[in-house]
Amino acid sequence: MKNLNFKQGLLFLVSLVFMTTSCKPKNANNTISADAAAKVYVAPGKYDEFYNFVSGGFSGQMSAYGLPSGRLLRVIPVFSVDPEKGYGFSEETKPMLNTSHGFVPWDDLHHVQLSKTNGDYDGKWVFGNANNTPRVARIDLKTFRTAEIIELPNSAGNHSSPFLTENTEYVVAGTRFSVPPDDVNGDVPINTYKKNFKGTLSFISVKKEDGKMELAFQIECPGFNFDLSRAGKGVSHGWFFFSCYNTEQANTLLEVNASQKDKDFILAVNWKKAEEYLKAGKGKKKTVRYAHNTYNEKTHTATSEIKTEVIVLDSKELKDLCYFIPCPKSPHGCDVSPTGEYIVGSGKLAAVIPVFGFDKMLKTIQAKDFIGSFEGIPVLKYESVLYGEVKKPGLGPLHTEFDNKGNAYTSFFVSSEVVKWNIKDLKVLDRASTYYSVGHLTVAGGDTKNPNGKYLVAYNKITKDRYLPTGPELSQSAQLFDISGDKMQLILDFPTIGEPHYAQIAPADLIKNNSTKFYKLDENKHKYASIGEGTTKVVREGKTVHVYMTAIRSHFSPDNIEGIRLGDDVYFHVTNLEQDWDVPHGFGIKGAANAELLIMPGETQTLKWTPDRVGMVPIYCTDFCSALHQEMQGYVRVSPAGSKVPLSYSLGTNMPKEVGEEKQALKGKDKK
Ligand code: RUQ
Ligand code: CUA
Repeated sequence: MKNLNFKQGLLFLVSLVFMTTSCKPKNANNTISADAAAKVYVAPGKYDEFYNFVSGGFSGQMSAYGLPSGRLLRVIPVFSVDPEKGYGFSEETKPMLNTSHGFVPWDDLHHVQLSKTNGDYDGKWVFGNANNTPRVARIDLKTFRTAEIIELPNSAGNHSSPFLTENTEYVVAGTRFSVPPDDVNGDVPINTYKKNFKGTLSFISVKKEDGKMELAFQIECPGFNFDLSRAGKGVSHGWFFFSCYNTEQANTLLEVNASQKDKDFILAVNWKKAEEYLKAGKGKKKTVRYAHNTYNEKTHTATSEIKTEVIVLDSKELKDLCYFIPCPKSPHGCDVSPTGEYIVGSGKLAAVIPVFGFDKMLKTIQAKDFIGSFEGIPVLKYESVLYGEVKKPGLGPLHTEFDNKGNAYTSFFVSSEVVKWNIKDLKVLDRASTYYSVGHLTVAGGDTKNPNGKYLVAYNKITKDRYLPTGPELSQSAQLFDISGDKMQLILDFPTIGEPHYAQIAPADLIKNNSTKFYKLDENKHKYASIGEGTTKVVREGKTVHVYMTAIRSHFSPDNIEGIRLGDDVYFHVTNLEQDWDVPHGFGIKGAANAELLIMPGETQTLKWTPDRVGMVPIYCTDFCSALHQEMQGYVRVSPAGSKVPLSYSLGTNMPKEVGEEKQALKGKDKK
């Protein structure tokens, strides 16, 4: 392999930076044809044809848009707290954000993946990755809520994730940062990277019936940066492909030092082989610590479990498990065509797009046509695996998706464009400017076996001058293209939440009819639920007070509470008694170091409040639920510590029900 020297590398980078700022298309307000408006117009009261699930990047959340309108339908809290919905603030949802580091209220969500059956979206779940504190989340598409989060040991940053196999057998997670494994002493000099740092790939199994995730196994690989991945499908089902950069194994100034080699690698993993090795007991048990958090829809409560073991397969020792395909140059995307025959590597600094043939890969392996090995993993001969190269495609290729007519679409960050090319003859067919510097793109069904191919959305990193100025930070932007004809046609700009990376587009029909409308009260198994106003009460247990409260249009029960004392911790367990779609109630209390609760019909949620002063504290419903929503309020009286004011509660009467002394005595611990 030819190496650029340091100076050449630097020059190349400098010229790239120059191009980034100079390649902006001249007519940024390009002509949009008159029919564009009609194409994206969804009349009032009409539904969109597609859901677009969009990663929130540094917002840590996921959002759902309607397409073609670009209307924002919902922000789904995943890895970051969301005060709007009480996510990460209510006692029930706090455990969702638990990790081996404790409670982590933020992350960076880069990629979304809809679950698949037979290589097509099945509309059950959508997965997301956490790029900072490595985790994978599963969102239930019946409720549009995060149902499960699993942390990944032996990893640091989880970027090449949560890509999944054609029947959602596995969701993978490749570590972005290589690090010393968790069970060895990580207190080593950073410049011992080559010796001590490892790259770990995690395979999470997903149960068909309920989506339950388990960390099935990990593969320990050389210390690189794993960037993106895709599963094989069709003919290549059973394999997984991961792009890696920094095969130089640098640990400082990566922008130069990790751009030295002409080619990095795509790692091909035979996961069926991995399963054989596991069965044969070739995995090693390692002691680790990771959190596994699950939300239970019946108890309306999340639980967090710390797990301590993982099975690791060693790529160095186990033959036929891993192979390296050389790929120019610092590859980012590594995408598999609908039939599974072709693997497209997008080298960020490469002048061509290499397209590898899966059958060629198998033949190369069979013929042992290797150019060497890297830490025990055979390196295949580039020319032997190569199907062909797309010549002069553009500058800075990042990601590729596919349509239903045998075409591929690649995003180019540096030249700010989407380029359409034919998978068979590798000829460029069309190019469309993006505004500006597109990162990911997505085609409807573009990573499935049967892409829909009607729309493409480009997710742009820079939006200078596209929207009204909003101070130094500008909204990121999505751009919708109609790709049903020969030429791509830009038809809509819409701003996005956070910084979108990957996104996916699924037909609305797959999802909309399964949507939960409300939770059934008679299935509510929450420990502190009040099923009906008759069961509401206030119970003191020492310095802890439990308020069993209900909400229904348009009052709380109880709405007057006295006998709370400074030094108490008060838990408001609010059950929403409504049994109708779209009638949440909210709950806010003055001075709480917390967010609101937003309680769905039939659900119970808990807000913890520690009063900090003596006096009168109002509570109210935060969601405009009825004509008398503004009347949905109440008072809590806070007395000094040691006060003799009896604990009492009431609704609609000035004769409050005292909580009997015997009852308090029974509950024990209240020694005033
Ligand atoms: S990335 S812009 Cu974090 Cu998927 Cu490519
Ligand atoms: Cu309940 Cu407003």
